[in-house]
Amino acid sequence: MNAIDTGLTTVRTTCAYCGVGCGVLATPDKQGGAAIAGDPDHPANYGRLCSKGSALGETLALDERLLHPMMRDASGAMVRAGWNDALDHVADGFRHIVAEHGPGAVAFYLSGQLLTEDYYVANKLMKGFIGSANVDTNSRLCMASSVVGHKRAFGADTVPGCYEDLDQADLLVFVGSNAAWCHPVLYQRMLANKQARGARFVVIDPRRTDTVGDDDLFLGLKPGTDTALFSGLLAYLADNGALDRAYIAQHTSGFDEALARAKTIAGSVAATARATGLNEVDVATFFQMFRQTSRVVTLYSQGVNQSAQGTDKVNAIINCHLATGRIGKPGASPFSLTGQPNAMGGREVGGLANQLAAHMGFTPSDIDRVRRFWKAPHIATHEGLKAVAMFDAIDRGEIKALWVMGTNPAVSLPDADKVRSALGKLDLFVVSENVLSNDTVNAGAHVLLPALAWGEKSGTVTNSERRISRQRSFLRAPGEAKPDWWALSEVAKRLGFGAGFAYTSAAQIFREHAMLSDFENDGSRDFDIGGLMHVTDDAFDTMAPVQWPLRKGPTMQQARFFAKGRFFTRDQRGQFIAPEAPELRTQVTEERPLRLNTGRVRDQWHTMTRTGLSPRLGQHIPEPYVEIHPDDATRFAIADGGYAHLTTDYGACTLKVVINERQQPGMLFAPIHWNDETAGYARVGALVAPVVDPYSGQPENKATPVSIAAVAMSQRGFILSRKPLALPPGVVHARVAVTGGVGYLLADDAEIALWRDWLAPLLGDDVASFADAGRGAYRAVSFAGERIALCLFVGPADDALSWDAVKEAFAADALSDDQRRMLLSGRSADGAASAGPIVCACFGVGRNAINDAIAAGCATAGEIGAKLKAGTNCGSCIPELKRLIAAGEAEPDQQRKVAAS
Ligand SMILES: Nc1nc2c(c(=O)[nH]1)N[C@H]1C(S)=C(S)[C@@H](COP(=O)(O)OP(=O)(O)OC[C@H]3O[C@@H](n4cnc5c(=O)[nH]c(N)nc54)[C@H](O)[C@@H]3O)O[C@H]1N2
Ligand SMILES: Nc1nc2c(c(=O)[nH]1)N[C@H]1C(S)=C(S)[C@@H](COP(=O)(O)OP(=O)(O)OC[C@H]3O[C@@H](n4cnc5c(=O)[nH]c(N)nc54)[C@H](O)[C@@H]3O)O[C@H]1N2
Ligand code: SF4
Ligand SMILES: [Mo]
Repeated sequence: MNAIDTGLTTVRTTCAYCGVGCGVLATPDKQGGAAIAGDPDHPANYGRLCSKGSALGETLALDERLLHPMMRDASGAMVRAGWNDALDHVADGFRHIVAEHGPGAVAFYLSGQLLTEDYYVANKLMKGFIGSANVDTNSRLCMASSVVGHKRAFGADTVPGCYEDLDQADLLVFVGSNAAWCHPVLYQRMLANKQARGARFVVIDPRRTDTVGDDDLFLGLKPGTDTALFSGLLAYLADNGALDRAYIAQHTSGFDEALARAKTIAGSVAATARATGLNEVDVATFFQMFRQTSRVVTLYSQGVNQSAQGTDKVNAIINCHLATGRIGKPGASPFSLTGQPNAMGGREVGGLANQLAAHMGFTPSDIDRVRRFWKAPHIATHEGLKAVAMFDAIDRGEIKALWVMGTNPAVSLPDADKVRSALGKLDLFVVSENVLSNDTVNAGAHVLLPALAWGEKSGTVTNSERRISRQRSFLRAPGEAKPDWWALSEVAKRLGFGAGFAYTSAAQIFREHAMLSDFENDGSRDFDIGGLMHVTDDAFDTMAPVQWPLRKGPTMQQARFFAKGRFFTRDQRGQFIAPEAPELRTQVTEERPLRLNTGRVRDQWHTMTRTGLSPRLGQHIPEPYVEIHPDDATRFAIADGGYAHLTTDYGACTLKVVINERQQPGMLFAPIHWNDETAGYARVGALVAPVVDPYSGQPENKATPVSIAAVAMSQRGFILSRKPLALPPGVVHARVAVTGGVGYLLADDAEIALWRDWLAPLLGDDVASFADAGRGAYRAVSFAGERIALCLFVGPADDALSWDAVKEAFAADALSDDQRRMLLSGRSADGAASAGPIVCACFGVGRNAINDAIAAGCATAGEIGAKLKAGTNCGSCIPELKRLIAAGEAEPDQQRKVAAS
């Protein structure tokens, strides 16, 4: 079933995914889908989109959507309910629990994927009216260390720079950022700078990612040691006359203490090399580059934020920019790359438990100001619980009611098994969702509220450079889905707070939010969009992307902050912070000898509820995996392409193994995306230690002690089905979107009888099958008319069949005689070779075709592009093309292995 579009022509909106905030042109196809293109006029992307953005049109189907409110009936089953009953139930539950146990017994857990307007209303309801600050968000897992780092240094959560700085910089330092995969359009912008102006890249990351090009300086430091590197840099800048003494004297304080501390942590190049595990030449090269280049932007993301000392890492970086006055100037700034489309909007409305609205905090004057503005009857007077602590309080039974909105904590929080069991203890567990089923919904939700999804919802989001853009609807609301702000306001009304929540549109909420940002501000707070507080409904509808601050009166948008000081601290001086020496809070032991690093892959978004629906995006990396260095693989007898069991003190997973030297010895890497909805035994959050930064409360997701052991999987195979299936228990699998249905990649150590018995009741009358009990092979195809209805292919692991040809047959509406005849062989009728894993998602170009082109003489990514089109649209695969070329030059036979993931 598909939504019915509103009959509109092309609508300007903003991408649903990352914090780059690309402008999108969506043209509904009148069948519930839409053609997607980049908006050439949007200042974030000027028309470009990455693979994920380009595939947004493949994620709009309604098959997996939650379309009606649902509640548990007396027997415990989830059944459809009316909105009225569901909202009454939520309001009654919150009212009773607050009456009996106080406001501290209830909480909201929100998301940087909500619109600013949804976020504003949730925050207002909980902090101003229910009277608790237990509102936290997945931004705690994402940006919290940057927020605290900014506040400590600048007195406010201000991003000082803008995207134009990335075009104008001569040196771009990536710290804990895999921007090539995670902020692809900005990365392309920076590559354009490199090509046109010769900007140089330095990449600081324990593993060699696709963000590292051939001519860049790569610093593969030991995990968690960034503070030592930037302390060493500060000491070096001081020792080599590279400080901006005038800036330090006029605009900052705390320099001497910070420098003294830096010198104790890493006072020389040699000491820095020792503390970080890097070699002295590389350290010295980086320090010289930084010293000699005044236009330098240091970009940082989760390798910095998600650390037990993430806040100190942020300040160690900012210290170097303050000390050189390289802040808020064209091409010179520290720059926090934000993750989610509205990570920044959430911070603006005070979505975090330790913030109040409009960049105000829990000081008596801020509390009083917000109370008066909201006319709030029960304003929270102190900070609430941060995410990890919040879920601990749920586990202990202290928080009894929780409303989750726009996030999947049963997957994404550390120690995720404990989180899941904690959710099961709630007296009232409400989830506002787009999808009918995910690990959080399935953790025992009592009430499900259907929310409008991207393409349907309407409001604003703020990107990494403080630019507010409109997300506009271009599809009609499906089923009974409603805006999140509407559901919140309805509950508020039922709790007796109708006057404060009489909202009828996102525009109205936006105006109130803008008005609060201006309220008694007078330049004292960075976040001020008073210039927009009287925007009419029509002007809101057509609002072009604007950067804040945008104060009322005849003021200009402000692209940069702090070039001339004027920080938001009490004395208006930027504050140097003396960080702690780096020290990981967990230890590797004989039992857990390695560290597990986790992060993202190019073509999936978080827990895959949307990107997991796109066949195009499912082709690049179809399965969960663990990456390991060859030395460790030898040490633990792990084979490439085999399976391994990972165990930490918190949980376990079974993952496919990729061996390569991009990983440093002692560390494993596993992507975060797969979960119990999309795979078996691959919910990586269950492995992660719930260790948090002391200032930000952000968990360290990138360094959990872990052990690894090979597991035998004698059988491999795949299933293609028109509908999702419940697989037999115990099978390691990954679910992949394919054209015409859903695929499963399988691995197990069972007999083929398992599959034959499981499949039998699912087969129709028209079946072709093949069994070779001796080899342990079984293949069966069930037809419905001219098409394949369902098929299963399993066989010995050492002779696993590629599914390319069968997938092609499965996609066909009517099989040719040849196709049908060849089907059980798993080969294509025309004898064409398998494409191999898809490298270029935009044009569906596979690794085998690329390797063939390289063998035939293509020596640059450009030549491959000219021949196969690969890399000529979004450009996200160009690093991988270069890697394949390099591998081909090194040793043709090794191409597949080196290029894997
Ligand atoms: N394709 C894709 N893009 C995304 C997302 C997605 O799900 N998929 N999610 C978005 C979101 S919400 C976010 S927050 C961003 C995240 O964007 P990134 O932060 O770029 O992504 P990650 O892969 O989480 O981590 C970045 C890198 O940190 C490195 N790292 C680990 N430990 C350390 C350390 O101690 N020091 C240093 N210097 N580096 C370290 C890891 O090896 C990893 O390569 O991506 C956004 N964009
Ligand atoms: N180990 C490890 N864990 C991590 C990370 C890591 O690097 N390593 N990264 C962390 C980071 S940075 C992040 S941002 C998180 C992300 O983790 P999550 O936020 O848990 O992941 P998502 O899959 O984005 O979850 C969003 C959910 O909200 C739903 N949704 C989308 N839009 C809307 C809407 O408008 N309204 C409502 N009501 N629902 C909506 C989607 O269907 C989906 O179920 O993961 C964190 N967890
Ligand atoms: S870089 Fe890609 S995912 Fe991020 S906003 Fe742009 S198109 Fe969307
Ligand atoms: Mo994030």
